[in-house]
Amino acid sequence: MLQLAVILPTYRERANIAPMVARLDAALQGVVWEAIFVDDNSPDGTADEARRISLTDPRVRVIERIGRRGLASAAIEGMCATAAPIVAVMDADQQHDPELLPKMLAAVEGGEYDLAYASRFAEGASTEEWGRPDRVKASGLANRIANKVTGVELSDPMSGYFMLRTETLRADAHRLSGVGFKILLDILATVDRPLKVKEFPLNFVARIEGESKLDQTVVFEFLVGLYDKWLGRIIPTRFALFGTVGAMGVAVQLGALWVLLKVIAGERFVYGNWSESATFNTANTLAAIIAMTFNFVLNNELTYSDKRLRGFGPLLRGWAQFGLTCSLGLLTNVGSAAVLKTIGFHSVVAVIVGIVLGSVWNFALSSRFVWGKY
Ligand SMILES: Nc1nc2c(ncn2[C@@H]2O[C@H](COP(=O)(O)OP(=O)(O)O)[C@@H](O)[C@H]2O)c(=O)[nH]1
Ligand SMILES: [Mg+2]
Repeated sequence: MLQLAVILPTYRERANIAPMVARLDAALQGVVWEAIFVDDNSPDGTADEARRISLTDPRVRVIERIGRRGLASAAIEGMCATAAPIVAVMDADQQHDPELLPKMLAAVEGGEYDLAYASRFAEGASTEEWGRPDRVKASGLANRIANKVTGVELSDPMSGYFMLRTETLRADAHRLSGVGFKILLDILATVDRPLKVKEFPLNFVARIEGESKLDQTVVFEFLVGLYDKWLGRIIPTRFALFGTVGAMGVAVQLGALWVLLKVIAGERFVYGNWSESATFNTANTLAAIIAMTFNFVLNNELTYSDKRLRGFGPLLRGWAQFGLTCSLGLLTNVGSAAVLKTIGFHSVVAVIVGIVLGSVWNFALSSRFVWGKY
């Protein structure tokens, strides 16, 4: 009977697939296992390579996701795609030693522990062969913050190598955020009942083939993960990100408006008491355009980092499209503010209501027309 599924999220790991399967086979002698590669349509043909192996070794399965990116969501989908009672997640790049799998399996299968994981920072673990003291430092800091925020006390809650009973995962899968890379932390912080955790020291080695995908995004994704932990259940993540950027845009618009009014109205300027509505509307329109440009740049870098527009041409086109699709939002934004001001609302209230109404339009339209697959 099937005992264990090993989930291996991949992005551009073609050269690591065959060696990884061979190492799993060697490490898991005597265990009935399957391996599920969850590939995000890697351009190097990682999924093809895994399918090639699967033809002669049906223990190897492939999930290919189109138009999607993300380590955590890949891990979750992989874990939900098996009938095996116990499931493990590990990197496919051979930085995680498969020799630990049988020991983890013994700990979880016996029922003594709910979850086993490999720690890069436990007693007896090592990151020396990784050769990345910068990442070791960053991980250490992230771990300390994660401990404080979630109350999860492990030496390495950011580890990507763990094993648990599949039913534990399935019970809470719908509540996991699936954002970023910190899937273990997500699971530990999400389950209601505390899990009994067994820690295994890991010798985290350098990559043999390919390159790291998390180097650039690791800090940002961590922050998104924390944000998501706090607010993710109330506001969907992409919209939360868009909203966060939008909130910064609010500050930018108010700041720009303040500067513009000071320039235009000069001596007569008193914040919150703009007597001439023509001056106010002109300045507010300009301020909204400045905020829109700011939002475009940040959304492109952060909110839609998985669909980021690159190069001068696409960026300019994207900005124009963003401006175009947001022009409705901009009209809503400035128009509603003007109306509210006319009927006697305080200027700041008028501006903020305008911004909120405008943002909803902007999200609805831009996620489809600027970064979507229109
Ligand atoms: N499916 C999927 N896998 C990913 C993604 N990003 C990284 N991975 C895989 O996650 C594992 C860890 O990523 P890696 O870049 O090695 O991170 P690092 O070891 O922390 O530098 C590797 O197997 C990657 O191929 C992604 O967006 N989607
Ligand atoms: Mg790696």
